Amino acid sequence: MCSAEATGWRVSVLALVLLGCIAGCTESESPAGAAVNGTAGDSAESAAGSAVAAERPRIALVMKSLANEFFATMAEGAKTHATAHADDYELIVNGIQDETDLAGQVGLVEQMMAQQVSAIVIAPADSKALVPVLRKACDAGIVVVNIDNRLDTDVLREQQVQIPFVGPDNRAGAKAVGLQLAKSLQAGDEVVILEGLETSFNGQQRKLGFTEAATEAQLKIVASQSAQWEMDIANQQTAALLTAHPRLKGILACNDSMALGALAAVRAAERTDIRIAGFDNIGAVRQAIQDGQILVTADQHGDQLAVYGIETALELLQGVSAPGDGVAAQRTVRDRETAVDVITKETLSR
Ligand code: ALL
Repeated sequence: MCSAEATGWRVSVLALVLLGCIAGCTESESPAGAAVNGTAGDSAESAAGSAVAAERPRIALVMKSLANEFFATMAEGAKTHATAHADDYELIVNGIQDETDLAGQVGLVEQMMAQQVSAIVIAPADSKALVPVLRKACDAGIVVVNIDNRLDTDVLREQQVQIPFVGPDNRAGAKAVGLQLAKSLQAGDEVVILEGLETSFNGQQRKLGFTEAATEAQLKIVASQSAQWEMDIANQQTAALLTAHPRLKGILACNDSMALGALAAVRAAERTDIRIAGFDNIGAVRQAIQDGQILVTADQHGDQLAVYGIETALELLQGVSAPGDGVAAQRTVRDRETAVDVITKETLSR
């Protein structure tokens, strides 16, 4: 049961969604995608039980580990935005339980497809493994926007799918953090890098940024290993690294969870001469910076990252980036680079 106006809205949105998908998702047109979206509108209406609810697109935010404060902050930012724009869209928030649950995240995308959402805004746990299921979502006429961790360009090309990326330059951010840490060390000092999940593009980029900073400052990287973004793993690895490298002076952690794990190990070893860097600017690390226990982190504005992705999804859904032809479609799949700032005790006191 829906009003003529609502039906008209849906029809035009169907067209726009299809355009959005061409702009935002696949290189090939998909008439089937339009049909699938047709059912999406109907199902949204019956699920919500009102024509008013059916008028709003439903946007699913699919995140990574909800145990990581970074994603809790991201979810809060998205919810605040959704409340302020309640007339424009309905937000569905999802995440997995731990950083390596790739199958769980694939399953979430499948669930969102089954619920026939209008758009999926995703921070992929793996840059390659999520591409096939996201391609399926695109084929089903769902607008897909990639945030935070960039999907692998080669796999996207192989799968003939285009998905806009919204997120920071992780390499530049990590380099700036690394150079900040280097200011309090001497040339020749030993440092280690705690990497994120090796299959994450942003983790790889941060490692590169840290390496560039260390090279420039003539620091000696004595180990670089993945602690899989996790606090506990970083804690165990740091304890072992402190024993293996007694002259260690610095730890460059590719996220704040790992920086906190490293800090606990450093404190347990009663080492007061080790400088620690992280990446994310979560509350616990801000506190540790203020207390002088962690030296520096990067603020990648986690609370706004999903919001920017949602804005891009809404733009695609509204056809603002509607393509004219295949080449124009390519151009409409615009990435959006977001800010990343160095956070120290000094910047926090401003
Ligand atoms: C990345 C984020 C954060 C986070 C990490 C753990 O994609 O950018 O740095 O800590 O995922 O999942």
